[in-house]
Amino acid sequence: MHCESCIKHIVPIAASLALMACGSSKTENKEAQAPTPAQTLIERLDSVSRTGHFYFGHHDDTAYGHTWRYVDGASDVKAVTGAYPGLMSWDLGLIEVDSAKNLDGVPFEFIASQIAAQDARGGINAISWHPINPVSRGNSWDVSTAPLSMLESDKALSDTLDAWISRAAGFIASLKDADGNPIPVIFRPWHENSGSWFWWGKEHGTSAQYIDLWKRTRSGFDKIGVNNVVWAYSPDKDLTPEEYFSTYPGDEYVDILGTDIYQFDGEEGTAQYVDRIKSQLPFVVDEARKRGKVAAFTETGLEGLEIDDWYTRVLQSAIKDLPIAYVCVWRNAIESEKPNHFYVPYPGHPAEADFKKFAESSGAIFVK
Ligand code: BMA
Repeated sequence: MHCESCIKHIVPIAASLALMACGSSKTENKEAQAPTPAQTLIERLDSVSRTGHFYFGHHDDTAYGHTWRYVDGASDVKAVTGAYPGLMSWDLGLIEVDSAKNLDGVPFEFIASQIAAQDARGGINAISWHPINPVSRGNSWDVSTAPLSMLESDKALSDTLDAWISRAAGFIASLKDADGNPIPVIFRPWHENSGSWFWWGKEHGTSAQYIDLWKRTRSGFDKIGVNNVVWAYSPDKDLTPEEYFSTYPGDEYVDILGTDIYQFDGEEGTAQYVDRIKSQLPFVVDEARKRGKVAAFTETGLEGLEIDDWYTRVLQSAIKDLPIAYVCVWRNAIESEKPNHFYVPYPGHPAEADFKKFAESSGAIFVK
């Protein structure tokens, strides 16, 4: 108890360094070679997951909330708990076509500035990517064509995708702190591929084609020498270990083993949600340990948060004792644009008190 509460709000990097210092010979063996920004972040995530703590994450946290947009320093999480989430998640969708704003209207320049601000306050950043379908040009959910099955034979398509990947890589490589040092970020491309709602999903290509997409992505990043990326793999729910690993790109391509599992159907869906977590996250955690990787609950939440004690009674109990580095919930869309599309309470919401309790008692890391 005392331990949890004293670690909760210390600047996480200091905690990680302390843990590294008491830990392994791993760092000493690297002689004088400084770890890359990515290695430093992996070490930090690994250390935290071994202490019973995890970063609490929220998508687009400081870009907009239930009733506001681009208010300097604002955050629904902070408005309720007094601190920012330990992890903020952002999305690169539409960077591939050189748009100034992402698919949810957030300017990339603003995202870069928020990533720097989160890094400066000792927090962590994660990035997903919802690129458009490179053949039919609809959004990520446009599955009217199957680009993965065409890539091998279509040179123009393969060139297009490589150009898109290098734009994403260029953005991530450009993320710098105030001293000009690269900011390490978690990158989680081609997520939820075990479902078929995205054009890179299960029914729109073979496992081998999906794995090739990862390798292509990785080589596009390597080409420009990006050293600040921690790679996260995150298929969706209801998978056996065999299914989970059937599209796994390989230990040399992945740093974080993640999974995305949401709750549906309000209170009625609670038992199913908890079962889904319990049948998947434990093997993800075990495999991560065996492979020297970090485990994370990369996306989750209950849209509209209609259960007032969801955070403590459902989420906290379901992940208790699982050594995961972070848990990330999705965005609080502005009410007038997407009513009921929010995952953390805002001031005045009935789940406020319970969310505060979760922040204080679950081991979740928030940053001041
Ligand atoms: C979905 C919804 C969409 C959004 C997309 C990408 O889950 O939130 O409104 O465009 O994620 O952020």
